[in-house]
Amino acid sequence: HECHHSVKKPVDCTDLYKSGQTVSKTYSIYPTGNAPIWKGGWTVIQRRMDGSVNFYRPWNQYKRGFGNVEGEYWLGLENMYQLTRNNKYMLRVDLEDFQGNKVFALYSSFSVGPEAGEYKLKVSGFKDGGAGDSLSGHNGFKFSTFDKDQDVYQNNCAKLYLGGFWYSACHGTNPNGMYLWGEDSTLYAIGNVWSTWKGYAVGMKSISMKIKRVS
Ligand SMILES: [Ca+2]
Repeated sequence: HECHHSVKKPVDCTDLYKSGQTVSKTYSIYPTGNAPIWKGGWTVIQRRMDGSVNFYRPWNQYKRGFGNVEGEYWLGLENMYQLTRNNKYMLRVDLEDFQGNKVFALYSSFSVGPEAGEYKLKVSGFKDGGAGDSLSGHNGFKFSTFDKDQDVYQNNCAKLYLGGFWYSACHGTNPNGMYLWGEDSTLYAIGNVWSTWKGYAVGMKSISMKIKRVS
């Protein structure tokens, strides 16, 4: 065990702010008490920005998290559960297309359930920032990966749409789908799309999901 000091590790960026760290830069936070993650401002739980990381991964990787904390990454379902189990969080999804247009969607409540319940998504309280609401339809669904089909479709949504997500039958958005580098109508719905903004053929240049504690 590493118990060399008694400094309380920040659980998220609200803790950092309360501790007097108000300069906007990257700090270490410890949602599960040990594994550090990095960010500034909100707590980023998912980010695509340049296609550098493969998001077509099995259950244990989505559980644990993967990618680069300064670039493309997935925080991990267990981390999301540990972060949101005891405090209320809101969610902001930021989107940018390859023409430089930027929109967002805001949700006043966001949490992820425990592994025993297959990391079920709870999201509500949509407010439009130009993106429309492509996520509320995923509320209440379990997480699925290509090796763990827990969606409500007869086939495997993660295999069909090449990502890992809280698929239903199957999705209104696919943030962890393929990085398409723009539009490709022959590759229907497999991209990192947000259907209420650009439909199912246009992959985002960047998409990120950020959470913030509600006081
Ligand atoms: Ca299925």
